[in-house]
Amino acid sequence: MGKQRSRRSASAATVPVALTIAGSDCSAGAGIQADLKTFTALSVYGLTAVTCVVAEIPGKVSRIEAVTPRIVCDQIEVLLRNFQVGAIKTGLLCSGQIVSAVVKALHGNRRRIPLVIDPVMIATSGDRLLEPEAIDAYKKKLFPLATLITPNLDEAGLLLGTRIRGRQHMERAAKTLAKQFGCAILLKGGHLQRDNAIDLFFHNGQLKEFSAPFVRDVATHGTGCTYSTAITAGLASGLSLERAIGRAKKFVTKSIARHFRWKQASGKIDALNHWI
Ligand code: PXL
Repeated sequence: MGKQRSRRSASAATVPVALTIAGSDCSAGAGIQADLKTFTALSVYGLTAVTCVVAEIPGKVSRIEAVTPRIVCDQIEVLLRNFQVGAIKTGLLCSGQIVSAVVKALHGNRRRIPLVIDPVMIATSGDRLLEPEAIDAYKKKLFPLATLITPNLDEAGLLLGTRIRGRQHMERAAKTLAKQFGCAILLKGGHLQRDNAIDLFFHNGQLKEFSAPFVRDVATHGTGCTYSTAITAGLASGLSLERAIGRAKKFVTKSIARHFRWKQASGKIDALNHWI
């Protein structure tokens, strides 16, 4: 018994810890629910700071309510004071005020703890998730603190004020964003809908491609959350950025391929399978 207890506490002392700052998706395919499932699947202890609550099912957002910026800031500060956080990610931040609260709470971090920013703006369903004014706060205040930003093509297009079509254009966009914000960029090309889901990683002047077969006919609600969280789990576990992305790409591809599906009179509901 005594032996067992000491083994248990030794593992608690060494388990990697990571923090997600994100919204709640009541259908649990995206947001902090997807993040916690991903952290657990990758043997990381996940902490959460909730930014907003979304009433939704995959494909249809009914309502979003933000929590107060003050409680966002307090959640982050109390966690950073009391846990040895190995990596942080941000997901849906909802408003410019919440972006500012996150920046305030991370003040003093200055890239000491790796920070992955998934700039969630629009749901896969097309529903707008982020107030347009918040984009400016991201650019001016939060991106300069990032280790890695993981936009999809729509988000990169909104950030650059252009539509990104094709591989050449993706390369240019990744390089421009990396230069603009002084950090690594993972530009996710899944939305190009080719045979392969190709992502471009631009870091320290080098471009690398991550590719996996495109899984068709699955509603992919939550893939962006799962991907960026799997990268964050890798960083908290001591992997390099490149190895963390390579492992995360495999994890998210498997979670789509092995999805759950519920069929009912009103249609089907798909959900990623994080049990891998
Ligand atoms: O997948 C984007 C996303 C992120 N975070 C929350 C969401 C969604 C999509 O609906 O609800 C909380």
